[in-house]
Amino acid sequence: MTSSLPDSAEVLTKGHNLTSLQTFLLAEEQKHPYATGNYTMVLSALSLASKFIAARCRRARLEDVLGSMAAENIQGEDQQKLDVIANEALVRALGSRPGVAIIASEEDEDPIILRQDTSGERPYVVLFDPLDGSSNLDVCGSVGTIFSILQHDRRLGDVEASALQPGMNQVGAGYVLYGPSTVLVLTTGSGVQMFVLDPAIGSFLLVDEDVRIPDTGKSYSMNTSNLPKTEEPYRKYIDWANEEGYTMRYAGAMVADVHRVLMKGGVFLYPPTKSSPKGKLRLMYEANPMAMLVEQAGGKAYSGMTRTMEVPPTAIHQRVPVILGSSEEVDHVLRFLAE
Ligand code: P6P
Repeated sequence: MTSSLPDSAEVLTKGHNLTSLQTFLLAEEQKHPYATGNYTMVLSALSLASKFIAARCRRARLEDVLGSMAAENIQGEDQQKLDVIANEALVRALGSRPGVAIIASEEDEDPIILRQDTSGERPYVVLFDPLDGSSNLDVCGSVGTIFSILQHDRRLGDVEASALQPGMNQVGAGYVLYGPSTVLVLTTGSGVQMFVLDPAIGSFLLVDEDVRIPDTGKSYSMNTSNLPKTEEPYRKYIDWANEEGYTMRYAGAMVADVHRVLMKGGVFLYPPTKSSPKGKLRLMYEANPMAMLVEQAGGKAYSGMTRTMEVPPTAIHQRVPVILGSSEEVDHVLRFLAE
């Protein structure tokens, strides 16, 4: 018997209203009588920038913007041409929105103050990794944008303090995965929503209004070439998982690896290594936003034995170990760390 695939009209309307990101954001805003509209404008800017980035990624080889800038970014990493293009798109999109006081990017040494006088408003701090895993572009691999949103807190005094709030203070977080399709996964603190960009109309369409991560998943996502260079408990966990018949999946781009874990269950790990003794991934614009998403979807996120969103920030580009995913799978790893 051949199963007939539903036509696109049926897929879009089957049991679902046709809801765009903009419709979703306006409906969310209406739930908050004192909303200024600034939050909606921040997410709208992130959506616009991500559509621009998606288009440039798809044409990267045609426009000869693959590869390196032959320069290093402030992390001492080989800066890709599209890193710069993506960063500029986000800075320009966010800079034009009145509700954004400060932005902090992986690509910039210090936070950028967009507006000093934000009295009377409820301005935001937006932190982001503009194009995470960008070296994958050269081989047509998936890459992504990761963002974290904090309420600007003038009581904290200087810019750095307002940008260095713990993950628990996030009022929003998300990522955009530039893969076979462009997927936006977002939390504003009430569960996790997933949207897919329909390039024919240039809109992100809602495809799942309550993303839940499976409680278990016999799969781990780790660069196992690091095993000889990491701590014993991680080696013991991987040995145990292999004996239990777990599979290993690793894309080398955090957004792609975390998205798989969110959809299928399992655990993503980036432990401390000899070359990155505090871990490789950044707390403020990689670990914290992913931790908020995973927890909002029913999973767990730890940095060593500390819940990631409770790690006290000390620097914008601070690095932490990451263990995140299905609650039971994270517990398996923590049991080895606790031994
Ligand atoms: P490794 C990409 O460079 C990145 O920052 C993350 O997206 C990814 O999870 C990690 O580094 C991959 O690091 O050492 O496995 O290449």
